[in-house]
Amino acid sequence: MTQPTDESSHPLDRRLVTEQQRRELDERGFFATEKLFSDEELALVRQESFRLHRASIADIPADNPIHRKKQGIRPFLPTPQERSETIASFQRHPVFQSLAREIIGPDVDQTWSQCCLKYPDVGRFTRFPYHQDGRFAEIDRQDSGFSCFLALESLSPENGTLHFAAGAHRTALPHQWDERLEWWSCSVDDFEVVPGTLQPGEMIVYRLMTPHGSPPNLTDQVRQAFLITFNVPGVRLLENGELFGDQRPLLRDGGLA
Ligand SMILES: O=C(O)CCC(=O)C(=O)O
Repeated sequence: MTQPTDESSHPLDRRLVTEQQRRELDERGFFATEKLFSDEELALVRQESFRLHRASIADIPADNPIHRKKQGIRPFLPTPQERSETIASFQRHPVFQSLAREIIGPDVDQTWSQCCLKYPDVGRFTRFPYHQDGRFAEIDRQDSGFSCFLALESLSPENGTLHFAAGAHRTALPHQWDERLEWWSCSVDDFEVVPGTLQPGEMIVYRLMTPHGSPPNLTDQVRQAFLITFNVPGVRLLENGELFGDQRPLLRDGGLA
C-alpha cells in the first residue's frame, strides 16, 4: 500500500490530500496515505500505548477477572490524551491539522481517539465485526467527520488489521448486536472489502459511516495501531441532543486552537 513519495518534498510542504485521494474518500469512503510520521514519533506513541494498557488493567478490580482477561487481549483504550501528555500533543500533530483543514475546513474538533492494541488471539476473541461507527454513536454530523487508522507497526490481515468496505458510507446498514464480542455487526457481503495493509507511519483515512472490521490477530506479536477522529465543533447525539465525544478544539479559523 506504500505510495511513491517525492523524496524532495516533506509532506507538510504541500497539500496532503491529493485529488485522487479526495475522490476515493468521496466515492469509496476511504483512502490510504504514505508514511506521514517519523520513526521517533511512532515509537513514543507505541510506548505510551503499552503504558496506558498496563495502567488500564491495574485499574480493573481484582474481583473482576473476566474483564481483566478481556482487557488483556483486546483492550479498549479511549481518551488516551487524558492520561498521556505525549499522546495529547501527538493528537495535535501538524499532519492531523493539515488533514483536518483540507477535509473539514477551518474549524475542527477532535471528537474521538483510542490506542488500538490487539494481542495474539485466544478463541477468536480479537475479531471486530464489521460495523459503522455511526451505529455506536448516532450524531448529527456524520458526513463531515473522518477518522485516521494509523499503523504504529506493520499492519496486515494476519495480525488483524482493519478492513474497509468500499462505497457503503452513504447508507446506514442494518446492524445486529454480537453478544459474544459485545459489538455491533453488519454484513459487507455486497461490497468490495480492502485490507488496511500498512507500513509504520501510513494511515487509512475514512468516513465515520465507512463499514470497517478486523479479523483476529493470528500472529504472536501485538498489533499496534492508533485511531483518531475529527469533525466540526459542536457535534451532538441525535438521541438526546447532548454534545458528543472529546470536544477537543484542534483548529479555529484555520489555525491551531
Ligand atoms: O482495533 C480494531 O481492529 C477495531 C477498532 C474499531 O473498529 C473501532 O473502535 O471502531
